Amino acid sequence: VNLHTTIGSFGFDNVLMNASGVRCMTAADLDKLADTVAGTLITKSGTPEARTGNPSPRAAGLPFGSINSMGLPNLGIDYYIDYVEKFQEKHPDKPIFLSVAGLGPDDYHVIAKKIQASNFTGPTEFNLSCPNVPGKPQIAYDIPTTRRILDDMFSFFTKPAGIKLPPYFDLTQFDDMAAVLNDYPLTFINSMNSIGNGMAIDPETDTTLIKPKGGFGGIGGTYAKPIALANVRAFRLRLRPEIAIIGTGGVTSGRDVYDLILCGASMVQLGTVLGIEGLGVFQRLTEELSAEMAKKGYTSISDFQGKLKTLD
Ligand code: RRO
Repeated sequence: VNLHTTIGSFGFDNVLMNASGVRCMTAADLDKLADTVAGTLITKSGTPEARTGNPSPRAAGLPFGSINSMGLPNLGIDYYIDYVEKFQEKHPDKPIFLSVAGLGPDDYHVIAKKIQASNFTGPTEFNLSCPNVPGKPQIAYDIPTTRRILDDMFSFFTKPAGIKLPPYFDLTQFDDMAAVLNDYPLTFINSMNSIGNGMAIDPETDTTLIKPKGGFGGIGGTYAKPIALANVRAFRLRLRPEIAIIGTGGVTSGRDVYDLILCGASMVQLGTVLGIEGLGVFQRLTEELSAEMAKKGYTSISDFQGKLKTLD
């Protein structure tokens, strides 16, 4: 079977890639991701200045996933722009994604200007959904602020751009956010980031598992799967067809990848499972997805992408 897919004008030999934040902080991490069977890779979200992030312990495994409050530790936007500029020279056949994040709305202007002025020609993912910086809201829960950021950005930014979204839980939220997104020349959205501000407790000590923010942190892994499926499906039903969807959340098996594609994903990112299992997960899930497709008689992603059936 063939796992080739596209996002805008970019082609990839495999639908799988890492989710931003997982095993992608340093050049050494990124080089290792590039050496797997993944279709491509994405950087940790870069901010205008490098950050050390929140105090440890700041991430933990849970019975069905993970909790994290990393707090946006990263080596700074300049570091990641330099990496992706060099990467695109070495690997013209593997378009790399640059992820970026602001601590507030004004940062996105600064970041977008830097990318626009750089030699990078690949896709940029603007993370509007980090749940873990103390005192800072998840921007994409604030519709007017999201619109303001996009208005400003697209007044000068002409490179391929996408938005990383948080999970939404009411159908009116999908209606409202899709109406905003459809007004801009976005190449893609990524749905979804971790489920913000969950909590996990150590029963021996009656203490939160992680230290930052009094124990609140983003939840990923199997807990997130039904929510991720719903978010990808809800946006696929509402967005202009030119806006591709990257599906992220709750993948541990090839069937989970298949389900996100059925809901409309063009590419699927691995977060918690990549953090726990390591780089070999790309080979395992490539085989499992291929087997699932073969079982259904499918030979390409387009045979089933977006073709979810419902009972009414
Ligand atoms: O660094 C983090 O704490 C973090 C970020 Br920026 C994000 O977007 N999602 C997440 O789960 N953790």
